[in-house]
Amino acid sequence: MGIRFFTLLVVYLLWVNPPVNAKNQVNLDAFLVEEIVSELNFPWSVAFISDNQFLVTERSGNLRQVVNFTLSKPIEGLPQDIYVKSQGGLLDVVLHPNYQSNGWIYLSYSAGNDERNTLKVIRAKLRNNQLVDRQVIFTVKPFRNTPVHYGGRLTFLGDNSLLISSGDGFDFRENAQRVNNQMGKILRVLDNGDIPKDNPYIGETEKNLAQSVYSIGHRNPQGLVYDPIRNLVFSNEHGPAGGDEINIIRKGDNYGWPVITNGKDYSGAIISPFKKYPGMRQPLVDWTPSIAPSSITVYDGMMFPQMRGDLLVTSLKSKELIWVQMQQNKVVGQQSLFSELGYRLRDVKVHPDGSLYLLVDAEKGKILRVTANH
Ligand SMILES: [Ca+2]
Repeated sequence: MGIRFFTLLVVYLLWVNPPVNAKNQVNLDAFLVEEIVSELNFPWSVAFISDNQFLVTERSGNLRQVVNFTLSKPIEGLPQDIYVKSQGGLLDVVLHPNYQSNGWIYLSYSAGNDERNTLKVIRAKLRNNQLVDRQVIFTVKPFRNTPVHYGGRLTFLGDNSLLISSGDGFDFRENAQRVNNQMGKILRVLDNGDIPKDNPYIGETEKNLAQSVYSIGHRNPQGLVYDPIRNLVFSNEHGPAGGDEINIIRKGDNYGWPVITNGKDYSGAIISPFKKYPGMRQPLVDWTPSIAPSSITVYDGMMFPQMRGDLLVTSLKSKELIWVQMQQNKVVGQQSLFSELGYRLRDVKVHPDGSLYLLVDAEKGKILRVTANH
């Protein structure tokens, strides 16, 4: 049981560049970065139960809780069919919006084997470091035989329905444009896995797999967050070589993959001659060359007032936190943070006290906490 609590890893002073808008005229920023949990094997996601208790997934198949900075033994009662390979394994963890009264914890993971696997979503309750009352609430179809591009992020909307990001499986990118197919989609189900009656393709009864589809034309969306203030959903997805994106996700819309993209295949081959196409949404942000965006959240805390309402995106390839500065629904600037640390970052979440939690993606991964350095 490796628990390390470093009171001070690094004091990270960042002087924000000259303001591009009034919002940034609070120009002194000082961030204190502390390593609060170490020896996590490829941590993927955190979810806060209370001020001093949170859950963390390890992609290698463990769920743990951290109470007062003390890491638990692996929680028992996880599914037996977790498929840990390449990008697959235990992925996201989120709490039901009414967790305090109903206790439901939601997890996503890749399930199956080399020949036949897919993304699954379960829910369960935590009792004495054990999951109980476990239910499978969604299984993405069709199955695939690749261990990559699962998507796998979860977020609840204001009506307590659940959005699930589902990747294209890499070898099956044409499925992203097929409505009657759940790969390369944002999916929406009720909190028990049932199909909401107001999903956009609900009328296509002969197209059974379409009924959970919320938006189409995605590649590998690994960031997904509902912003209750704007009543908008933001998602980021990995492009191929270039063409990483943030999108505002709207019900029934088509985000273009693989018909439109600013990226190319890794071989340099052209994926599509089109960067625009009628009826297909343009991204809110495009990153070409790629940064490999791995998660997104909206900063809603009080610790960093100048960040309020802005988007925070972790990146694996460019090893930074990108502070995407917003005015209403428009991007007005981008600021790179923490690239000096040199960590592949997998997830960012805002603690109830307004501090940031960053997950370092590594075999000996860790959790960093970012607070204001007064
Ligand atoms: Ca797109």
